[in-house]
Amino acid sequence: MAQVVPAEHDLRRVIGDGEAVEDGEVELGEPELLELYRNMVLLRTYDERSLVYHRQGRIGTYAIFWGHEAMQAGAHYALADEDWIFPSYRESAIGLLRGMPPEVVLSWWRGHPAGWWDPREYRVAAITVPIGTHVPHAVGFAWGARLKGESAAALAFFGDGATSEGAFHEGANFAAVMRAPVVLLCNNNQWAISTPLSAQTRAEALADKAVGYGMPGVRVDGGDVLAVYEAVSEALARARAGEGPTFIEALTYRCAPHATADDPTAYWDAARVEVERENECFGRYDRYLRRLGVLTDALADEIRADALERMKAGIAAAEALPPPEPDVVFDHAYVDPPPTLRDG
Ligand SMILES: Cc1ncc(C[n+]2csc(CCOP(=O)(O)OP(=O)(O)O)c2C)c(N)n1
Ligand SMILES: [Mg+2]
Repeated sequence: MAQVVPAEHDLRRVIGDGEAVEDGEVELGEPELLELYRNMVLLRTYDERSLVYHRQGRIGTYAIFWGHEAMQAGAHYALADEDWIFPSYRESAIGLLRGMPPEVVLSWWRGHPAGWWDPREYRVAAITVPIGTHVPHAVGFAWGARLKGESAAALAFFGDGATSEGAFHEGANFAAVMRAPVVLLCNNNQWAISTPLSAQTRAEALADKAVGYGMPGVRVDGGDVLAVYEAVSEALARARAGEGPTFIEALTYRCAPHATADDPTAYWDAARVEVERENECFGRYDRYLRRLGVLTDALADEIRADALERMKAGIAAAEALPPPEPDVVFDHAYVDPPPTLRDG
């Protein structure tokens, strides 16, 4: 396991700043470090292109995850292939890291049924928009897997705001009581739309909530892909050893609007956003790999061009799909359609 550089407030870090803060070490070889980089580029490219597609009217409202790629890619990389991911809308593109074609996720944001993938194909559950309701789903799945004697674990992504929801409480308590092999990964981006963390909780740190459930609570720098990888790897090792769930608070900052329908200038501190943007996760990992001598300009360009190509092909494929039949809206709503709908 990596040597984790001690950081303030027990925030676990591996990547330093190339100056005063030294880099820690992680037990990943060059190919793995580069694979992680490719995954981050794919997520970053997906996110940046999606914002453009939204502005061009090619996808609907979109929840931006710019600056959260390290948290997502680091967590994904720690998972075994058989483990299940339960995403919120903020991790809509996580399936790409499991081989899902971009057109599937783009179709989801276009409101097209081609965006409804089979969760079993990628071990990625449906994108959950209601806050926190997928936490009990992930816990139930993990508990079920254990009852069946399988070694699969589950990981649920949710936000700081979700920790105030009943579903989070029910899921976390049940997970601890049943020792479900699940990782509860909270992306503390310090905002729930316009509600700041200070108005969300009186807890000093969200990780402190874990104590009340009787599970370990870990605080990690969510902008440090290697620290997240480390923390999730350890949590999964515990889960597989029968020791139950772990709550991980990944500290990030939402330096983009909540979604394309939001105007954060009405409530956020522009100077703080500027600082956070300077220190964003992709640049930190890019600089780290260059310090190690693992990444060159040519390789970075090639990886970025490949991701852009995949997005171009993805939007073209999504737009080439025939429009769905309007009736599909009701297909899964009723076993027996009511007369008003049947006859109308
Ligand atoms: C049960 C429920 N209540 C309210 C909403 C409206 N809503 C959408 S996003 C959001 C904020 C969630 O914040 P957080 O959990 O921190 O996640 P983030 O958006 O920051 O990733 C709310 C309240 C919802 N989607 N579901
Ligand atoms: Mg949030």
